[in-house]
Amino acid sequence: STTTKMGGDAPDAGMDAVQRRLMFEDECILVDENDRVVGHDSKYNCHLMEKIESENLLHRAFSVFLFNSKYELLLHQRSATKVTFPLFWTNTCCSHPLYRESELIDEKALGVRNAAQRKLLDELGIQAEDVPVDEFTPLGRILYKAPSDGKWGEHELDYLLFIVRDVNVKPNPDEVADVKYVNREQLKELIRKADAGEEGLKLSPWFRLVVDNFLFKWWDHLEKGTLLEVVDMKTIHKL
Ligand code: DMA
Ligand code: MN
Repeated sequence: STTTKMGGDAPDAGMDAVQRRLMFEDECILVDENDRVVGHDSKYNCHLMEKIESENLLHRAFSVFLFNSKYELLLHQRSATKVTFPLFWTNTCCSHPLYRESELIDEKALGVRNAAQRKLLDELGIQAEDVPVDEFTPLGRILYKAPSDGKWGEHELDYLLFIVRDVNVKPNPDEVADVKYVNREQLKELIRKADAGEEGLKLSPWFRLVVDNFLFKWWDHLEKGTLLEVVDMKTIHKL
């Protein structure tokens, strides 16, 4: 990718051209703390910490956790060109439902599931027919704020989605630097290394929140076939 030099202290100074385009093309859904839609704004504005603070912008997001049939979880490392959290390791796919009819459908979080299917193709080259929207299980919602580099950051109401499918993965280098499947022990080792600052390994803040609060319990239920017992789409966990 090329970079667009804006010069000076513009928030976009040095921003990758592909990521810059998405910052203005993607129109995020603004919600209140109860996840009711209150408007929309560019991905650019929604991720500028100054705007987040001054206008209290909160937007809707999703995090996909895709497991293969051996119940290994697919992780990815964000590309070096991502504006927020470049080169951090995180769950399978993270993005935003957009302010468009197909992704605003609240019924059973269908809008978010449509967005998840769209981004699994964009970021990981996973074909839509390999991740049917009805196969996603929405497990819960978290609300969190996380500055990235001072200028940029997140303030999201994030839907957590599980899916079990064996898929072919063709990472998009604009989005993804690396991918790997991990079992529970391998993930624990990764967390230990990140905590110890080994190998420059960093985990995204939202992934870390899910790991610390829910992931291992949900993973056990997934494998036992009792995942539906832990679904809670009523609570919004403020983390
Ligand atoms: C945003 O992820 C969503 C979460 C849960 C942090 P992202 O920065 O990867 O979004 P996008 O892929 O749209 O740039
Ligand atoms: Mn976001």
